[in-house]
Amino acid sequence: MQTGADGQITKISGDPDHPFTQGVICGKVSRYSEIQHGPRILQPMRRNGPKGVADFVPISWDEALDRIAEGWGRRIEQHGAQTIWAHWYGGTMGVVQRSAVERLVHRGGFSRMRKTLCFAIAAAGWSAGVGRGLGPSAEDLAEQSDLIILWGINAVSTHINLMGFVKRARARGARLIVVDPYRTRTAKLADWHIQPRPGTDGALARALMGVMLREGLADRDYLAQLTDFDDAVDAHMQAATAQWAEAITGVPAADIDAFAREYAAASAPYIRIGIGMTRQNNGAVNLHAVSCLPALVGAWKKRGGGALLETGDAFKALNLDAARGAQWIDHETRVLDMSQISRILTDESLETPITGLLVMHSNPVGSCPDSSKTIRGLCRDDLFTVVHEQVMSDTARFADILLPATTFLEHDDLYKSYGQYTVQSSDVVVPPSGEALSNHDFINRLAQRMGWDEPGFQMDAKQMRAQMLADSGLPPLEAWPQPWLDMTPDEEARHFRNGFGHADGRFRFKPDWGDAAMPAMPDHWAVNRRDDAQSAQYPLDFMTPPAHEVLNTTFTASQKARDKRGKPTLLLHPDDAAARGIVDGERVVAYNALAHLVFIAKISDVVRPGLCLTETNYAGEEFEQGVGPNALSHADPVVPAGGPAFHDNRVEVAKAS
Ligand SMILES: Nc1nc2c(c(=O)[nH]1)N[C@H]1C(S)=C(S)[C@@H](COP(=O)(O)OP(=O)(O)OC[C@H]3O[C@@H](n4cnc5c(=O)[nH]c(N)nc54)[C@H](O)[C@@H]3O)O[C@H]1N2
Ligand SMILES: Nc1nc2c(c(=O)[nH]1)N[C@H]1C(S)=C(S)[C@@H](COP(=O)(O)OP(=O)(O)OC[C@H]3O[C@@H](n4cnc5c(=O)[nH]c(N)nc54)[C@H](O)[C@@H]3O)O[C@H]1N2
Ligand SMILES: [Mo]
Repeated sequence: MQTGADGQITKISGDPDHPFTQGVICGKVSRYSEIQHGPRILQPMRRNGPKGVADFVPISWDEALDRIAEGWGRRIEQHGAQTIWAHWYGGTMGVVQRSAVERLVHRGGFSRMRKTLCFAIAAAGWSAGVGRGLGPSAEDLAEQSDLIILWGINAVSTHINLMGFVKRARARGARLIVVDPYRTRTAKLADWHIQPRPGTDGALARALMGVMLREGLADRDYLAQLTDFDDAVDAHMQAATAQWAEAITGVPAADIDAFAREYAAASAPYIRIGIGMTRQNNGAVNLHAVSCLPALVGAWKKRGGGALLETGDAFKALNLDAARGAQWIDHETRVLDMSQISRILTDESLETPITGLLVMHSNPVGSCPDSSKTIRGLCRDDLFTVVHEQVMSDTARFADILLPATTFLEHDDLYKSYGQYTVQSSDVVVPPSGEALSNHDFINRLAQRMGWDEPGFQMDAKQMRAQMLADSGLPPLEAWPQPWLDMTPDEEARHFRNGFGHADGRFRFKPDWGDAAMPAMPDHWAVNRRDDAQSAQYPLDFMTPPAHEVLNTTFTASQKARDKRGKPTLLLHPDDAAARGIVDGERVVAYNALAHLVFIAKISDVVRPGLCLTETNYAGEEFEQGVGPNALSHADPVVPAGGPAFHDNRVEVAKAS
């Protein structure tokens, strides 16, 4: 980090000594000064016009806190404390700043929130088989893997640091295969790009296992020792031919045979499974099926062999109770699914309606499905909405009270990871901009205004961080040799050599989904939108993966980032464009039962025929309709654990008149 004489951030760079980033940061974060010194919210404000038009007048923090305490107090008196709901998520990933809102919620007895937006489907699929969120490290991959498969993950855009390790492995001769319906920047780098129809990975994985079993390529000793593989699983897999899977996936049968043989022949094949492939109605089933591959061939035995979804279980020791106010958790208090916000705010049958909404480090209008319905909810006269934000997000525009938040350069925190194994601390680099308060400080001041003065609401963020480290049995920051701690589990543990994360230690080919409708063994489960008769009038699959140039909502407020990206584009295959008389660069409308959105058509065979796609995270105001791509996303929760199927929507596309 470098700052100029005027205290402005002039340069952000990576730490070359950090074991995972090794000095590399992504292009987005290197341009973070566009946000830091860009269009920030700098003072508390109250609404001065209709909801949604972003007409605000400045007020003091004192007045803002008074208005919130008064507004909530009145609503709690009428409906009870569960009428207040906080919607919060990943704007900050630091455990001090991110947990603060939970402390307030639990102390107040407000409705709790179920975190499903990002990871619920993937976590369900992974825990079904493997049972624990660990896997080989990036170092294992760089040093030992001889075949790397990036399955439903666009790492060049979404996990850039991983690519440095992939590069090192390839320099040793490792091959790279990418499995993705979209020829992403990552797929373009691969030795082989396999391009299935979205939502068909279960069929592909089952057929790969069928080929390997029929050709005697499975590791039967390993299967007997460390898995629940039995005759029924054997017969089920062997019944799946490459031709069967070709009909479902669109991948040629000969490619499926060749893929299976190459996988089985590798000595330490490594599959990095993306969250992207799980954003399908059958996403959990598909992920579980893919996670079976390394078990079938005993890939875990060799260092660098196996698979990785996430590293979260390495940080189990980190005790967040103090920051979350865990002592106040009341299990009787209802838990509302964050991804269902569109329904929750508009459901008139809800026993206790939500009349007070607090939004922090989250942008539900932009990021949750069915945006138009969320907007209808936010426009309710009886709803009092408080938003704590850095920038004028799609949701901030609907605030009754809008409050300025600090950036990660302006507050202290502690970060765990989900794709690597370090815990990191970061301290204030520059003073808060304007009147911005950190989440931690805002929550403490609000709690005090509500009349709550327990110790958790009195500490500053540094004290809270020290408390969490002490509660976790981790060394105090002063004793850390660097601003990070390496928490990599030992080689045995990260390869599950002494057993997987279930009571019997066995990997499960036969998951216990707790839902009888789900397939008992890896398979194609035909529950995608395209299988739904009602969506037949919308003949194109529609996906919305994150964009290369922005990080979720963060950066969308930057005019420079917007100019760099240009107008919202829709990628269409040449065959689908021709069938509709659409030419490259023309205005088109993509529509379904939920919404109509205008895009600029970009005609390219990077998408499969029958699939159209927008790299998402546009601000609503970049669209003619004032609402972004999630207006086209259905909100039905994915089984078994909830979560939105962002990449499993259907649309029709036509020339815009
Ligand atoms: N169509 C579609 N939708 C998606 C996805 C997709 O692939 N396709 N991906 C989904 C996924 S995986 C995720 S994780 C979500 C992410 O979506 P969001 O959680 O909405 O996006 P973020 O950019 O992580 O953060 C939200 C807001 O937090 C603010 N913020 C940042 N730091 C702080 C802070 O310290 N305090 C406060 N108060 N605010 C802060 C930022 O300015 C930003 O506006 O989007 C989901 N939505
Ligand atoms: N630049 C940038 N980086 C980001 C983010 C961002 O917004 N921008 N967001 C961050 C967050 S919060 C998250 S959760 C991660 C997500 O990062 P990833 O795990 O990479 O997830 P996605 O980019 O949603 O999807 C990855 C790929 O999955 C493919 N895909 C979709 N459906 C299927 C399918 O059925 N099968 C297969 N095999 N592939 C499929 C998509 O075409 C896409 O290329 O990225 C993080 N990094
Ligand atoms: Mo995410």
